[in-house]
Amino acid sequence: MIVVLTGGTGGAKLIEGLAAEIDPAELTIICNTGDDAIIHGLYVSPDIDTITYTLAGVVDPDQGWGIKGDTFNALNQLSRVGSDTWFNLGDKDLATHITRTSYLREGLKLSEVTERIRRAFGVKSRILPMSDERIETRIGTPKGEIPFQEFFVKLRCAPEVTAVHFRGVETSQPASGVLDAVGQAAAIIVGPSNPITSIGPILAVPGIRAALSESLAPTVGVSPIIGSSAVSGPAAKLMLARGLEVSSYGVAQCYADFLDTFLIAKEDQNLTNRIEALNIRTVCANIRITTLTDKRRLAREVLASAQK
Ligand code: FO1
Repeated sequence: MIVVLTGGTGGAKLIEGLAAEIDPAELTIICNTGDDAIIHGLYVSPDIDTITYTLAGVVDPDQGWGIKGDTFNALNQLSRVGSDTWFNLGDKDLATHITRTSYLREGLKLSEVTERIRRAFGVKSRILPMSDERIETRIGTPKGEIPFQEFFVKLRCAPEVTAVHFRGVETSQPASGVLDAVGQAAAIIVGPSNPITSIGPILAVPGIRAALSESLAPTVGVSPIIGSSAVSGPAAKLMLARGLEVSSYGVAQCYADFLDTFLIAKEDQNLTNRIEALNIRTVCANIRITTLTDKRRLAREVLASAQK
């Protein structure tokens, strides 16, 4: 079993490549849920859905989230009756959130709901939320603290970031299956996801970081940064807010206690000595991934690194 820690869009690209290279049933994916939000009374779990839709082959390829070819009739009508519609929920996507919300109201855990939904989509890989409890990523700005989706989608990452914290994480527990998956993994992969708001919340759930450090399985990460910019999203801004150097070295520092090997961009070869000084073997690779061929090539490099 190969375990992958991931956020949404960045990690999904590598996971698509992995699922094409090995039997997808061999993959257990541990997803960030700090981005989850209640929208129109519905429980939306963007990273879990992005991974589910990607593995089901239905993700919108241009956005990297949502369902391809989706329509927005319900959203337009919500706007017409006076709802705030800054968060774009397609008609088909809404079916997922309605189903998840109903199951949660019936008393199912988020991990049980996620299992049912991924099976309904025909996804063979296991998808686990990091925790069954509600953990909310909150972004501190000069005007006060806001939920992650408000920062990311409504305000398009424009506000200055003064702090990032994960409300509820201190008293949370890993979802059922998470620690067993890490303990039994043949290899652990940390996706090219934002280290602060995608992988950060997973590592902050009490017990997960310790399980990763204790695991004897090879642990391989892929950097989400090339030079001093994120491949996508607000990682650079959030790393600065945490006082981290915006580079693959800064990301490596976040994982130094458990990572064995780190794949960084060929352009960043000059960082190799500094990263290796953290006791992390460094492999320079082409980590820009757009086409399925790129995703499969990177997946093969990651899998090969896990065998050395
Ligand atoms: N991202 C956007 O930039 N704008 C949106 O309106 C938006 C809606 C949305 C709806 C469902 C979903 O699963 C994801 C959605 N995303 C949207 C992406 C989401 O904000 C990000 O993937 C993450 O939370 C960051 O990992």
